[in-house]
Amino acid sequence: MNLKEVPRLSTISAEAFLNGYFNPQIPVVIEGATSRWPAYTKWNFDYIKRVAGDKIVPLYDDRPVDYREGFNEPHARMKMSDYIELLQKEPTNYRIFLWNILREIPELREDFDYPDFGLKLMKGLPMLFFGGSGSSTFMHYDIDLANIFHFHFEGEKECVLFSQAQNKFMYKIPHSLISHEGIDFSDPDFEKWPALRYLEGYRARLKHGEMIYIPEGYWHYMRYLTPGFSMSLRAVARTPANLGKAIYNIAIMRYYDMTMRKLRGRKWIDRKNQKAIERTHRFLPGS
Ligand SMILES: O=C(O)CCC(=O)C(=O)O
Ligand SMILES: [Fe+2]
Repeated sequence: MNLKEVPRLSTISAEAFLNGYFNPQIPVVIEGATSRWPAYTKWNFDYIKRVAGDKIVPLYDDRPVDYREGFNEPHARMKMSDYIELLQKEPTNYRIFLWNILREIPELREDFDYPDFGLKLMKGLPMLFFGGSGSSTFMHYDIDLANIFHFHFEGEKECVLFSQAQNKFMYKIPHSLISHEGIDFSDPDFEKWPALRYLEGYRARLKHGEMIYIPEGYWHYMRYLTPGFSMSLRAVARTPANLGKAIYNIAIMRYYDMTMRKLRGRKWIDRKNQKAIERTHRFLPGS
């Protein structure tokens, strides 16, 4: 795996962002992205506990996909105050994934601005993500192949990114948006997953208040090095190929996959996992 550090800047103008990063689709970390937001000083676990402590939140762990579950079904639910206490007390694999903050806690809207990167952001969709020390979000790309602006708070988080051009080495599961779940991207086993050696991507470590721009359709794996949380803002995919894939994924792929899971159950999942390996190993030199 050949990972370059994502370039870092303290601030950026809309024009420099469009020319230097959005148009060529290169990731970038903006260190001072939130320094003028109230969130920069306010957003920590105690504050979230105060404003959202009574909410019941959906939690996910890293167990493999279960054919009995639908798309993105939570694995557990907990009161937010109990969840934050758990995060602060000990490592846990429970994460919050795609939590719509405007719907849940409208007052958090006061704490940030939609930044001007020269793009139209999807205003209804700021999403929050929480994770405990050592927990990770499986390698995936987003169903709509959007451009993602991911702002991190409280702790430190590691991100590993690959563009869609790397798909042939990704052990991508057919009819899905994830890599084979047996792979640990924080400590890859190259004997078992030889194609990973050929991957070329990016790595970044986010600290409190920093933002990473994830270009459209990029694969991302996120590991919480310390307990923390993040907010993602999004802008729709622009390239016709990515927009086409987004529409296909949303309108067709996920229904097809759900139907096949209902009909074939465990066999469908096992067959897809097997196909991911076969298809990827076809691209290995010498095969
Ligand atoms: O931080 C996470 O847990 C995942 C973030 C993510 O997948 C996203 O922003 O699209
Ligand atoms: Fe994502």
